[in-house]
Amino acid sequence: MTDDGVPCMLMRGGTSKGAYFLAGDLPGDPRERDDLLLRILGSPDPRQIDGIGGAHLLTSKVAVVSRSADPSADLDYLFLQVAVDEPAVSARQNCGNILAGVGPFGVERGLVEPGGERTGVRIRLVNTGGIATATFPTPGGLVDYRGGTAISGVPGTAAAVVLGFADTAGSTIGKLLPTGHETDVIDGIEVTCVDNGMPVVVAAAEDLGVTGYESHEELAADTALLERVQSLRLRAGELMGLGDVAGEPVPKTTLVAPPRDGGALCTRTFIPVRPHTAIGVLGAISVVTAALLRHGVAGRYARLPEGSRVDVEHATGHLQVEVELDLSTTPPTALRAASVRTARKLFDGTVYPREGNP
Ligand code: NQM
Repeated sequence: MTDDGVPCMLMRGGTSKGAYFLAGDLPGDPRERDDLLLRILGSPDPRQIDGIGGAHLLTSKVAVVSRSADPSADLDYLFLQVAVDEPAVSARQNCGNILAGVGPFGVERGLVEPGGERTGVRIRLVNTGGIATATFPTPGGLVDYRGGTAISGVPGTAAAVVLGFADTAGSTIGKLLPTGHETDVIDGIEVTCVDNGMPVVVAAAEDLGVTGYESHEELAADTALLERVQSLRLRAGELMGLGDVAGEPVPKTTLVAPPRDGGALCTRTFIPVRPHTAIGVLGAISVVTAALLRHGVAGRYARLPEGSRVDVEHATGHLQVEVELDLSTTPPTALRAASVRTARKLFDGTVYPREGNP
């Protein structure tokens, strides 16, 4: 591996886009690796003009993939969030959207054998622990990205990648309810801090003076709201045992309101302060977990269906997730979660990092 060029596959994973690398094609030292990734994606620069990043947190992502040494997994997947306008790379969160491309990438790179018409791959989430399974079509031993599954936020249709999760509870400090409570009061309003794969602070939109039905552009223009969101998450970060989260991508904040488009709950999410155009996969799983709690804030606004499949409304459509909790334990126990995404190989080749310091 030299700085001249690095093998890289650009993929859309769900509603995100990222650069996928074999771990062996990147420096082993995390500082060197992060320095290289900043130069590959073109950060720091709001336009990422000299790199392959898409000038938004949702399109400035990296998956580092290798064969797993863990007998319960086929692949190891390390997710890295590359900041856009700061020279920062964070390994502190998972990404369920980028996860959708990991199994196909593993087959494309020969790390896992395709298993017939469909292949199931067990993927260890290196950032936080936990195993996900991804199942996708591989007719004739080749990944087929074409199919009839539509997901909100992505034009057209593609092949379904079915994601199943186990052991997602407490991805950051090992607790489903990191503050030890179903509700806490921060800045005078009630919130629920939860972590079922993604640490999230859930608050009622109306308590922050908005309806929860605003577009992400309207939310992005509301600087007073963004300041309140930042204040909320900074305090929540301390209560959740995450320390000073000022420069960190987690916790996310999700504002909830009653559903208005046939779903179970309406959401507007901030990553961590910039409005998300949709909602993350593990983010949605965590928000639904919050809604299932007996005394959480989200449950007051949710219209939950009978079964475990829950339709989460967001700024550009819907995301369906399945979440099963055992509410008979204290605190509740997360049993399983699932979602369906699509992914697509966009480009496979060699990427050339810019020279110099990020
Ligand atoms: O929550 C954005 C996304 C995500 C993360 C973010 C994700 C997840 O939409 O699993 O997918 O929360 O920064 O890709």
